[in-house]
Amino acid sequence: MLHKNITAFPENFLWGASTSAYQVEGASLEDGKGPSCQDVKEIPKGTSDLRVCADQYHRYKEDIALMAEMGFKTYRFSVSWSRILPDGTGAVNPKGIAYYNRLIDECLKYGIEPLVTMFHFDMPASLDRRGSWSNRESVDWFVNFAKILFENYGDRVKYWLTINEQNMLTLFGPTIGTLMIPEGTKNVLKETYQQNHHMLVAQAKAMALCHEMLPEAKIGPAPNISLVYPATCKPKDILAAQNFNALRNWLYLDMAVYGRYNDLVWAYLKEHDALPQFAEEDEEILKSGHPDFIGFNYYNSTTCQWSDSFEALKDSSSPLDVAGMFEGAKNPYLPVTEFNWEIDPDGFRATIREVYSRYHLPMVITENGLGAYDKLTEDGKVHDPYRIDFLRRHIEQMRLAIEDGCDMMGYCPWSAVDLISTHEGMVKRYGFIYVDRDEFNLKTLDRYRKDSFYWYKKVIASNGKDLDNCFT
Ligand code: BGP
Repeated sequence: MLHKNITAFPENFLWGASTSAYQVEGASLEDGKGPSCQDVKEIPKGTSDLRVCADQYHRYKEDIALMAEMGFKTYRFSVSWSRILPDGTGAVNPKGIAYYNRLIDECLKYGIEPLVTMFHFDMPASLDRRGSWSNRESVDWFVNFAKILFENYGDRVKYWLTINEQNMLTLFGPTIGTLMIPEGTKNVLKETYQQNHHMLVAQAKAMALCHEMLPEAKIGPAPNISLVYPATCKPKDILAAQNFNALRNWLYLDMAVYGRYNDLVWAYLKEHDALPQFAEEDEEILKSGHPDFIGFNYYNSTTCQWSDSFEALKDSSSPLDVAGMFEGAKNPYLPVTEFNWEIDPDGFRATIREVYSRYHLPMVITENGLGAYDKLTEDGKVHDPYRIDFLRRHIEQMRLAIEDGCDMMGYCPWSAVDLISTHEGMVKRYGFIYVDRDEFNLKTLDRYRKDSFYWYKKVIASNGKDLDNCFT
């Protein structure tokens, strides 16, 4: 749809950016914090460990001041479960509670709304030893953690996100360093979707608890949603795209919003003897947790084609290939980043439109961004026109999606400040704020404003009207 008149972004639109605890904080075992699965996992070869990261634990004041200088209305960060509860359950760590009190208060000092993710890829290591999400008790562990967060921060935090990218955890868990499959498991698919089921139940309970304890607060899920395209207009490719969309996207949102399993996913799990086991109360619990909004991460679209037999991909370990469902395909129309991620701003608009037409809830973009090898110049500058271009084109499409009738409440690109990438280390930078360290050399850890910092400041000041790159 073409629009002649483009209206402004809504008033009170939440402009900001995101980070996650295990990637930005550092202080990984300081002040009583217990290890998380990220602290004990095997670090991908050639990349930094997660002991210091961007050292936000010690430098949060400087970081928040820089965010305030950019004009942030919100900052999306996650709480480290094992900083609050070193063993995941049991004794609370008062220094952990105090840290997030300081962080939240620092945000509020500048009028920045905290948007708090409760779980971002960092299961306490001691809970992993107790079976992680495979253990039915994980539902209670998570709800207990949620209750502690609501009790301690609910007087100031109005926006909550439950589980970051539960769909990526389920589809790519081992790559991210999470989702432990107990040794000796025979049907890995069944075990994976049982874990997924426990997360869905835990999420529903946490949402219901939030509404009960904090009637003024708003809570939503934060999956990674990207529309799956068929590789061609062959009808069989359309079926494949529907399969992948169901498995990648709609399973998570259908459950969060409507409290029921997506039919295609259910049929797929049944076919593979992988249906999750329901506890007696699950059906009711799943129906009881209504999100107030949908948060989702978008980096790129996905393309797939028909998969012809159960056998063809027997040896494939890629989650982009699911025999009898779909096979991943390359989209010839899209350029890629330095890290080979496809760039698709139109797909962003298409995804927003699709999510809105299915669920009709306000949406906040919880991640979107470009990872690149940024360079600090001798005079302390970082010229990142590629990032400005990427973000500008995505914001333009988001604005068009609003014009199309979609209800957008905020935009939080990844990431506020440079941090450690999930599996590509420190060299893959996403931030508006440059952090002076290398992969293995911690250097000064000083902060520098990138060109995109000044550009985003201008975008926010104009409430998204002025998207021009002032550096060209
Ligand atoms: C998302 C995660 C983030 C972040 C981002 C970028 O999936 O929620 O934690 O890492 O992707 O990915 P990467 O670091 O692999 O480039």
